[in-house]
Amino acid sequence: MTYQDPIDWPSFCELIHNHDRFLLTSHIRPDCDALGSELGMAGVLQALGKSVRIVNGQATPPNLQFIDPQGMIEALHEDVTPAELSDREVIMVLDTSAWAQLGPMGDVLRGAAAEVTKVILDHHVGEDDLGATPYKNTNAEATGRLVLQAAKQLGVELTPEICSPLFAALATDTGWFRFPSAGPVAYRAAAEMIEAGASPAEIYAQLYEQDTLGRLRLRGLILSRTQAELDGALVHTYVLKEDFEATGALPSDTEDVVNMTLTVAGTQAAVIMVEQPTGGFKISFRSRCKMNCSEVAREFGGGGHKAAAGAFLEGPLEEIRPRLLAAVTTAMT
Ligand SMILES: [Mn+2]
Repeated sequence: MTYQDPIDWPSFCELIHNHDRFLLTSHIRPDCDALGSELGMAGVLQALGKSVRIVNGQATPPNLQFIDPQGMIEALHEDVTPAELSDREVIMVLDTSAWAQLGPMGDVLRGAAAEVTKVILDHHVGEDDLGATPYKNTNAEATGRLVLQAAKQLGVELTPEICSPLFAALATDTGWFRFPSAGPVAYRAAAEMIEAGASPAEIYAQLYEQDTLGRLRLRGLILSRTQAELDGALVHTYVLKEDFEATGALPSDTEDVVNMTLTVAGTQAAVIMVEQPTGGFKISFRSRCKMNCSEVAREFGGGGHKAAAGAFLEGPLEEIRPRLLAAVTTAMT
C-alpha cells in the first residue's frame, strides 16, 4: 500500500541526529493526540540518547493523566519557567501549527534565541508557520501516526512506552477508528502499535469507563427527557440545576450528552439546554444537515462551527425553549 507522504523524512532524521536537547510542546486544551504524540516522540528521542522535556501551555487534564504514568509532561509557569528552557536546542511543536493554540508556549517560541531550531510535526491544514520548519502531512489521521513513522524512520525499536500513548492518539483522533479518515493506513499503524505492546482494552477503559454513578444517572435523566420535533429530525432535551444535586453529578458531566441524542435514526439536529449553577442556560447546538449551528448560535449571542456551536441565555426554560426551537426549525427548513 502506498500513499502520498509529503514529509521529508531524511531531513527530519538529520535534524534529530544533529541535536541533543529537545523541547516538545503542543496545543492548549491538550487532547490525546497532543499528549500521546509528545510522549511517543519523547520515548523515541530518549531511545536515541537525547535529553527531552515536554512543556505545554496548560496542565494535563485529570482524565488524561493516565497517558503519562511517569509524570513527564510539565505545565509552563506551574512546573517550569521559560528561563529554565533556554538550554533547549530544538523546539518541536506537535499537533498544531497555530499561534492561537499555543497559549503561553507561544511566548517561549517567539522568545527563543535565533540559534534554536524550531520544527512542526502536524496533520492540520494551513494556519500559521510559527517561524518553524514544517513537517506536515494533512492526510494523516493523527499526529500520533506521524510519530510512529518518525520512530521507524529513525530505526528506534517500538516499545509499549512509545506505542501506548501513540495508540491513544490515533484511536481518539479517528473516533476509535470509525471516522472516514480511518483507512487501511490507520488500521495498519494500530496493528503495529499493538504488536509493540499497546493495549487497546486498557486505553479504552481509561478513556471511556471512568464515569461516576452520578454522571450515569444524570445522563439517564437527560436522555429520558429527549423530545422530537419535525418528524424526528430535531431532538432536544434539558438539564436543571436541581438535577445535579439529585444525581450527584457535576455540570461537566453533561458533556457529550447532546451527541448521544443524535444516535437516534433520522435525527438531523439537536439542542440541549443546560441550566448553570449560577443561573441561566448554556445551549449546545448540533447539526448534520444544512443548518449552520454557528449562525443559529449567533442569533443568541453565541458562536462556534457549522456542525457544533453554543450560546448562553438568561430566563426560565419555558421562555427560552420555544425561542430556541423556532430558530432551529427556521434554519433547518
Ligand atoms: Mn490531532
